Amino acid sequence: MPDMLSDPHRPQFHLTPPAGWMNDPNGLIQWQGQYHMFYQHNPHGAFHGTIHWGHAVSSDLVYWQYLPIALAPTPQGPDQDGCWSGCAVDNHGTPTILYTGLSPQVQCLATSHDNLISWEKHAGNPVIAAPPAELAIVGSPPDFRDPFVWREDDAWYLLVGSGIREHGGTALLYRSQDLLHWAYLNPIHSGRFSATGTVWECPNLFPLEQHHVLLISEQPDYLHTYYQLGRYHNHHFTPLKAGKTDHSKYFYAALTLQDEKQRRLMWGWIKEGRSVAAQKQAGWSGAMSLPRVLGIDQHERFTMSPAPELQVLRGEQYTLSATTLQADALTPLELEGDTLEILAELSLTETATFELLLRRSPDAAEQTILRYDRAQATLSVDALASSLDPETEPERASVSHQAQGTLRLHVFVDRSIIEVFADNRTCLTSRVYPTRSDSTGVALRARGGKITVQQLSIWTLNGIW
Ligand code: DQQ
Repeated sequence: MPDMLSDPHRPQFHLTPPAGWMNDPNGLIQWQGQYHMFYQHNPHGAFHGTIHWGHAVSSDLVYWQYLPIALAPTPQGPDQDGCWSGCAVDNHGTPTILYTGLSPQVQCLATSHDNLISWEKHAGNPVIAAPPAELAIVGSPPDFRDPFVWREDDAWYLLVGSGIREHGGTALLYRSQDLLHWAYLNPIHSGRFSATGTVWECPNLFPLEQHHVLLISEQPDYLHTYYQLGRYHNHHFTPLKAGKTDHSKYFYAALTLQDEKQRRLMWGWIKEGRSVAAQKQAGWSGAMSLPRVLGIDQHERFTMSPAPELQVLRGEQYTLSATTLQADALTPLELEGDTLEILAELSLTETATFELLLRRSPDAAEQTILRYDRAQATLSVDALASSLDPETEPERASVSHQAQGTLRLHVFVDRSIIEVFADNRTCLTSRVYPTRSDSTGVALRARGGKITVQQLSIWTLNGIW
């Protein structure tokens, strides 16, 4: 068994599996004040196989406790090849999970009678045995998965991710009175984000301020969860605008929850950026993103901000007030580490490029550079020199980000995870695996001109275990 406690890449304040594999968040629900996070889990190894539902609980969104595995495949059952993604709802006091069993992909139900600890599968599973016959569904067996359920007026509604030949991905809408008998209504919406998009996975539909949001994750790219802001009317969704919840290739299959504070919270699965062999050797794979609070700003833009509860993790702090960085001069910060939070506000009066160097060794043999290029209006994470280990995926991810006047960067470094929020509307998550124990430095630099840092705070963050 690998020694996961001494693994220098294992995140300290992002939820990771106790051992084995983690992918999508599932069944997010707040129950009697406690946040329950289920997740796609292989307890037998750090690879996607024999998928179970892992389970963790938190009273504050920050500190998590593992609970026993909630769902495991039943031999000869409709989920014998895996318990895939789904949701949890409160059915008049009975916690109820709807999830996809396979193969083929069918929708199943389970209930708990001991406060979400153990789950009893419905004897009549599956509750939806096949996609509607009248649609030309892609896939063989058909792609038909990831039920998402909500209460509307006097009925239950359910979306299942799928794809229609020639149309791209879709989310199919059903209605039920009892969560067991489902009547198909129509595709709520369909289309493609990438030119080759065929299937929508993990649909979520929810009201957000004066809009509705449809979140989907698109196959076959398997790279991004997209949001669509729009109107939900007469059981159809009409998008007004759309974008990516995260611009990296590491954040996928996002799922949301409305909590008792009436906030809409979102988590995504953070994939690994190292080889399959390295993941297996480490004994664990995958993490959950930080909880993001969703909103819409005064320009009707979709916003995501880290849940304020995370501030309890702050330890030592160092603050820099109004500093002008001269062109090409390096300003190392006095605080460094591999678990950090950095909040910086930059003045964008000149067209210079700002760089925040992270996980940097003293000789710069290893470093990851977060960059904002004012002239190109691009935000990027350059991880080309992040690690001397050839088994990692060095890459430079870049996204257009229009900032006016000031730019607010909120950065979380958690060993191998770097999660970046720019103006709380452009997110970029990266994976980096520095090999050196002294790759903990943080520095600032301006390129091609001066940059004024109006304010910068950096904290060391404590672990959650
Ligand atoms: N992961 C699950 C599926 C889902 C996909 C399988 C998205 O239910 O469509 O582990 O990552």
